[in-house]
Amino acid sequence: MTRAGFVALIGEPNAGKSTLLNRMVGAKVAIVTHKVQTTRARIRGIAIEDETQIVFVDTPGLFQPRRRLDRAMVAAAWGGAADADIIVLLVEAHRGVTEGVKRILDALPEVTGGRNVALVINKIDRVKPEALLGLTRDLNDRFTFAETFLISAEKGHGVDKLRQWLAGELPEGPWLYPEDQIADLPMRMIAAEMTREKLTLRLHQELPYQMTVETESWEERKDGSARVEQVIYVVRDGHKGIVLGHKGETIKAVSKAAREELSEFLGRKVHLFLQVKVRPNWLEEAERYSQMGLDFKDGN
Ligand SMILES: Nc1nc2c(ncn2[C@@H]2O[C@H](COP(=O)(O)OP(=O)(O)O)[C@@H](O)[C@H]2O)c(=O)[nH]1
Ligand SMILES: [Mg+2]
Repeated sequence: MTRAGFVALIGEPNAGKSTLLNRMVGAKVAIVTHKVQTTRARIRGIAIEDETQIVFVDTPGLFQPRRRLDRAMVAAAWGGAADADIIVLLVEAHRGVTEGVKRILDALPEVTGGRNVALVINKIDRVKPEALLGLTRDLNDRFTFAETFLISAEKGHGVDKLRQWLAGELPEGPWLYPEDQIADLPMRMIAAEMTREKLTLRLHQELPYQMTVETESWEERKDGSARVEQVIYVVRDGHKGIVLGHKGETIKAVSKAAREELSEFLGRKVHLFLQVKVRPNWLEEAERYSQMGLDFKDGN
């Protein structure tokens, strides 16, 4: 008898949701940076535990939204939780019960509707073991979690136990994806995310939040390589200059790093072409949101 279902990973920005997703899947399907709000859309990564197919849904962080993009991201995160069989709330061990965590706990009962919520205290490598007991107790006093796990998504501690438990909780039924599929995200989008990760790692302050990357064309060539064209949208001329860098050095480095990663992911040669476009209003354009896999509503 097989089992299958969805597990939503929710938590504050930077809690380690994407790191955990990649660790569970065993491949990098979601981009990870040290900056908050890296993940914008819902990304599904698929893991197999014995007879169970676990579809992990990585979500944007839950935080107090200010802009339209923020609101669309937070809506996608709660939407991911509402659709899942099990919800996993990640809390950072060294930060504990922050105002953000309290806000999430307050909002949780409304979306769970009786479904199991597991508490995952992540980044245990950053604290002394003694600190974990108090935090576990405090959080369990605030919400009735089905189970608590102490893990380090980065180092891999505690992750196998979590996966086994999740597998046992999912409903019986046929698998939802072919057994060799590891992500449910179009390749064009994965490729755009890879470039956005490289940009985010090199750019400072607000700029990463004011840019987006789209794959415009993808051509399979006869020699087995792929020719990929992407556009980086920024809001100001000044940003374009920063993205290009002195004598084009920044964009060259980004392009090289993204091309190498994409090529390794695909297992074949990639020709990547990046173009920067100034689009002062992209944050208000419906098309940009659908490219990111987000809903664009009047409300957000
Ligand atoms: N020390 C430590 N850092 C972690 C761990 N898990 C994730 N991180 C780091 O936390 C940052 C945010 O991770 P990310 O997965 O992007 O968080 P997300 O915003 O919740 O998706 C990155 O710099 C990760 O390398 C962990 O278990 N231990
Ligand atoms: Mg993330």
